[in-house]
Amino acid sequence: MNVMLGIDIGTTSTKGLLCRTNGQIVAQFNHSYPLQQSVAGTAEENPQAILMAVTSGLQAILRTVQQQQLTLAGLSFSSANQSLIALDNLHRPLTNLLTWADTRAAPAAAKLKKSEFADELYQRTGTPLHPMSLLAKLIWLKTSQPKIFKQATYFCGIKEYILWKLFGKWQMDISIASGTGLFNWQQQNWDPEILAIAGIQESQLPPIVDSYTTFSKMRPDLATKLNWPQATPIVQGAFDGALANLGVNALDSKTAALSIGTSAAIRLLSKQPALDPQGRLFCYAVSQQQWVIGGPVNNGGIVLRWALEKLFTNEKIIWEKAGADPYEQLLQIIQTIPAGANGLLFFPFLNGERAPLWDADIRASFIGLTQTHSRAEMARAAVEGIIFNLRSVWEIFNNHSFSQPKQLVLSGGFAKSPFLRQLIADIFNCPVQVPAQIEASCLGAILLGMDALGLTDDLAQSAAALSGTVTTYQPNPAAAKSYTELFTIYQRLQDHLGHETTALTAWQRKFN
Ligand code: ADP
Ligand code: DXP
Repeated sequence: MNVMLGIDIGTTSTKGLLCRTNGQIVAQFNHSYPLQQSVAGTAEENPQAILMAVTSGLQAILRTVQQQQLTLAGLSFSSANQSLIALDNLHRPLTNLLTWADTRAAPAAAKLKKSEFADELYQRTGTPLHPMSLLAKLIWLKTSQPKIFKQATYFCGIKEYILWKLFGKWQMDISIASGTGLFNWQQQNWDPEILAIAGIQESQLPPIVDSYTTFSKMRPDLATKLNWPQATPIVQGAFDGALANLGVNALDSKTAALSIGTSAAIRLLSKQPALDPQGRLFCYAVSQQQWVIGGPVNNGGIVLRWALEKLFTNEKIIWEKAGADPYEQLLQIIQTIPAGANGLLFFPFLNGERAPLWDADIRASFIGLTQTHSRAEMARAAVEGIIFNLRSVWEIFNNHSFSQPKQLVLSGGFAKSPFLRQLIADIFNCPVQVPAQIEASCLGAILLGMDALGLTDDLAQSAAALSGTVTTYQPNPAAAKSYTELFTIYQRLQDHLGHETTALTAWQRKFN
């Protein structure tokens, strides 16, 4: 029996899914690693820890394949976008991995945003100007760690490093290249003028390949250690966001994928590239004929985690000791609070924000707080704030000429909760579909791999089979009406408050 393996190298863990080509899951793994955030703005990881997570996952999967006498038809990769490692001339790391969440390049991004090239940079690359981009990160590295920058022979992200270490392949897929801010989508190459702004040469970056590129053969020493079948085809794959759309069967521009994990995003697949006149959406190539247009948000489930850890610190310990899921417990409390948290609004920018405001220095706030508001109301406002912010991103899509998506498919940690699924339908005033399988990026990697290897004649049919039974949540008319009213207030306040918190952020930096 043929099985296909998808590996998603994520921000906090690497996940693997081994599936029969009819969608039946045979095995899976989830190996996590620490995100180092000790210094303000830092969000680094150890590339060796990630390599270990991938290889130990592969080892476990291969054991299952052998024990169950299966045939591994292929392996395909997904990974988080916008990460950077500086390497020496032997491709050995000189730095940790700077993840998309690292905001130390904020001043570099702000300077680019104010420059006369700002619009040109977005028009050429489809990447909004933000510290997440490799362009901003490289400028930051050059100024803050000039010795390492000078010493570096190569630069890449996590997927390229892992593929190099496992298979000796030095190449970057077009979707990851698209998110760097260095890739010219019209000319489909590393843009020489932008590389000059970053202070690097094209020879320092991996060559760009299509996401459907296949190859085989692991490095011999590792292949022997893992007992890797050397004939197995490997598919380069894409970044996790684009693959999440495949994995939830959101394959056309009428269906948007909404993923709410640690971060969150709304994304649409499109046959045509499309830029937002105000530069609020990214537009990345997935392959020569496929584009992904999206609004990524820093403050997804991480805000719920904050509410749990900071507002319900003692309860969390008690719930965990009792073996209960602390998120489920907190959500039960939140459900008892009326919609709108008795007039309390939360602007969820705990981690600065990407879409819709693209301001790394914006900060969160409660508005409307009174003497009577409780922790539970604050937690409800926090959850509603996450969703109001995403609704602002949804409005950008809905006011766009290229597409007005008609439905949303939800994935990520938030999709576990029926209460949150309904709340999203009510706040968005739009039907929300939830597939049975919410490990969307792994599934997307499997689907892209199957397509690349000719293991499916009909991608949509395979996507439907693999993502499983879909449950639809319709908006409740009364709740939707009241949330629409509240959302108008939310947006008006956001326009006023907006970037005003940045002066406070500068003050915070002085004391950090
Ligand atoms: P990642 O993006 O790191 O892969 P996940 O998709 O697993 O993360 O999502 C993690 C987030 O999901 C948590 O931060 C939390 O906000 C939310 N979450 C975790 N468990 C639950 C649950 N049982 N119900 C609803 N939300 C949850
Ligand atoms: C969590 C997260 C990343 C993602 C970032 O946001 O994993 O790959 O890429 P985009 O382009 O969605 O911001």
